[in-house]
Amino acid sequence: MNMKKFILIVITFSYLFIQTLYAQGEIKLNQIGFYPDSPKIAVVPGDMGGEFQVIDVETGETVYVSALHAPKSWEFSGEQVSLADFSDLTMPGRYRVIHETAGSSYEFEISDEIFRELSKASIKAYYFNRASTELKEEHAGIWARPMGHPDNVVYIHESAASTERPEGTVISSPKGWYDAGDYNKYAVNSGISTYTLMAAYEHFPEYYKQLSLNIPESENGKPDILDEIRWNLDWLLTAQDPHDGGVYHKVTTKNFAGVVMPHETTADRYAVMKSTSGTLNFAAVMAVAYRIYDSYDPIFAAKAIAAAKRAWDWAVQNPEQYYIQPPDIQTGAYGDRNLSDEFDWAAAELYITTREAKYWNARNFHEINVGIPSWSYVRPLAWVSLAHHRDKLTAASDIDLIEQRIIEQGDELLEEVQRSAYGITMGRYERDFVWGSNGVIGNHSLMLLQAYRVTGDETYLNAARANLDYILGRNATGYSFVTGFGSKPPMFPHHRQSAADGNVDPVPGFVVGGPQPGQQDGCEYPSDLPATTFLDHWCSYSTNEVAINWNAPLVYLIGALEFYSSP
Ligand code: G3I
Ligand code: 9MR
Repeated sequence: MNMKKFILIVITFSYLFIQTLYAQGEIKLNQIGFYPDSPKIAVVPGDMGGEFQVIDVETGETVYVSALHAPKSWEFSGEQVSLADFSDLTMPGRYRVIHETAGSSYEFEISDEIFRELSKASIKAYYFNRASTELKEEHAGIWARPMGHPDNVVYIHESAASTERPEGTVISSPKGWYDAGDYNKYAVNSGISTYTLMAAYEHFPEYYKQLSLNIPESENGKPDILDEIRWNLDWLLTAQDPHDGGVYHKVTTKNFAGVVMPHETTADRYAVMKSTSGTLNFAAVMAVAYRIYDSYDPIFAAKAIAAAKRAWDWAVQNPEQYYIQPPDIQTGAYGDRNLSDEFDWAAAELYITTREAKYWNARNFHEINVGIPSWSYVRPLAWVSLAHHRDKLTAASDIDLIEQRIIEQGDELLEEVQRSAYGITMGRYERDFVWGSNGVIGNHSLMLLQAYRVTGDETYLNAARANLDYILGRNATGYSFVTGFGSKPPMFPHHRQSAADGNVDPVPGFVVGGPQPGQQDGCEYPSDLPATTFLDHWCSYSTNEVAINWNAPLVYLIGALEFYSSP
C-alpha cells in the first residue's frame, strides 16, 4: 500500500472513530461557524473540567487544545456549563469541538463572509411571506406557490365604520407581508418590523446595495432590500383612511385560517378599528421611509412623509383610541394600553426627517429612558434613529443625552453577559424568556450594536456576536433556531405555508419564536424551564411560530456582522 493510501485510510478511520465515540450536538456552538478573527466559544454541559480539543474534520487532526473555563450554573436551563474558548484558532476550515466525557459539537466552519447566505435568506423570508402575489419557481424554488389574498376586496368592519366609510364599505388593501405563521396583516407589528429593516439599510447602505436576493424586482437597479420593504410599505399606505389620517389596526379574517396554503383561504377580509398604536407606528415608519426612498423614488417619498404627518395629527387628536378586539374577531390583538413610547418614537422620526422642532418639543426626551425594543415598546427605536443622525440634528436636540442613553443600555446588557453561564444577554427572566424570546435576543443585539456604533468599543460587538451564536445553536435546546440553517434547525415551524406545501423542508430563513415557559398553546413540553421550554412541532405556536418582528432584528444583526467582519 502506498503512503498516500495509508494516510487516507488512517484519516477515514480516525474520523469515523470520532464520529461514533462522541455524540454530536452535546457541545453547543454556532452551527454555521465563525469569522477568522471573531471570538469562538462553545458551551460544554456539566462540570467535568479538563481540556477540550478542536478537530479538523478533513484531516482528523487536533488543531487546538485548551482548558475549559470554570463551570457556572444557569438557572434558566437548570444546568451547569463550562465555556470552551478557541478564539485563537483563526485558520479557515471545517472543525468540531470535542471533550472526552461530554461528547462533540456539530461541524462548523471558520471562514470569511460566513453569514452571507444566512443574511440573504433572512431577508428573503419576507418575500416568501408576501401577500397578494404568486411566488414563481425562478425566485421561490420548491416553495413556489399561487397567489393568495389579493385583498382588493376588504370590508370595513363595524369597529372601523365612519361617515365616509360605513360598515361594509369595500376598500382595496393589497400587498404587505403576512405577519407570521398566520395570514393576517397588523399595522402595529408592521411598524417595528419594517422600521428595523429600514434601519439596517440606513446604517449599512454599502452592504445592502450589493446584496442580491433573487426576487422579482432584482433587475430594477435598486437595492433588493428596499424593494422587499416597499412591498409592505405599499400595503401600509392603504391602511390609512384618506378621510381623516387614522390607520386601521389590521386587515384580517375573522378567525385564523386552517393549515392551508394562501390561495386556499377564501374567508372575507376586514379592516378593523382605527387605533392610536397602529397610527403612530404608521407615522414613524412613513417618516423613516421618506429618508430611505427619497433618492430612489421621490414621488413615493413625498407621499410617505405627507401620510406620516397626517397620521401624527390624527393620533394627537385621538391619543387614547386603544385597540379593543371586537367580539367577532379572533386573530392577533397586538393590544397595548401604554402608548407614550409610540408617541416618543413617532415624534423622534418626524423630527429627524422634517427637522421641525415642534416634534422634538412634543415629547420630553430628557426624561425618558431606553430599554429593549419590542412590538409593544418602541421607545428605544427613537434613540436608535436619533443616535444614527446625531451629527445632523438641529440645536433643539441634545447629542450628549442621545449617546448617554445608548451607552447606558449597552452597558446593562454587557452586565448580563458577564453574569450569564452561556456568555449571552438572555437572563433578565420575566422580560427575556417571553413569547418571541428569539426576537428579544435579536433586539438586545440591535441595541448592543448601537453602543458599538457610538463608542467603537468591540466588547459590545462581541456580545452581539455571542447572541448570534445563541440563535444558531449555542443555547440550551441545541437547536439552530433558523429554518434551513445549521445541523439541527426547526423542521416543523408554526408557519402555515411550511406545514401545508408538501415539502419536507420548511421555508428557509425564518427564526422561530424560541423558548419561553408560558405554554399558552397547551402542547406537551419536555421542560418547564424558561430556556428549554421549546418544541419543534406545529402545535407549538408559543415557541415555534415565525414572525416578521422576530426576523427583522436578526436581519439587522447578521447584516451588521457581515458589514463589520468581512474583509
Ligand atoms: O406583558 C406581560 C408581562 O407583563 C409579563 O411579565 C409576561 C409574562 O409572561 O407576559 C407579558 O405578556 C405577554 C405579551 O405577549 C407581551 O409580550 C403575554 O404573556 C403573551 O401571551 C403575549 O404574546 C403575544 C402573542 O401574540 C399572543 O397574544 C406575543 O407577544 C405576540 O408576538 C404574538 O403575536 C402573534 C399575533 O398575535 C398573531 N400572529 C402571530 C404572532 C406571533 O405569534
Ligand atoms: O395559528 C395562530 C398563530 O398564528 C397565533 O400566534 C396564535 C396565538 O394567537 O394562534 C394560532 O391559532 C391557534 C388558535 O389561537 C387556537 N386554535 C389553534 C390555532 C393554531 O392551530
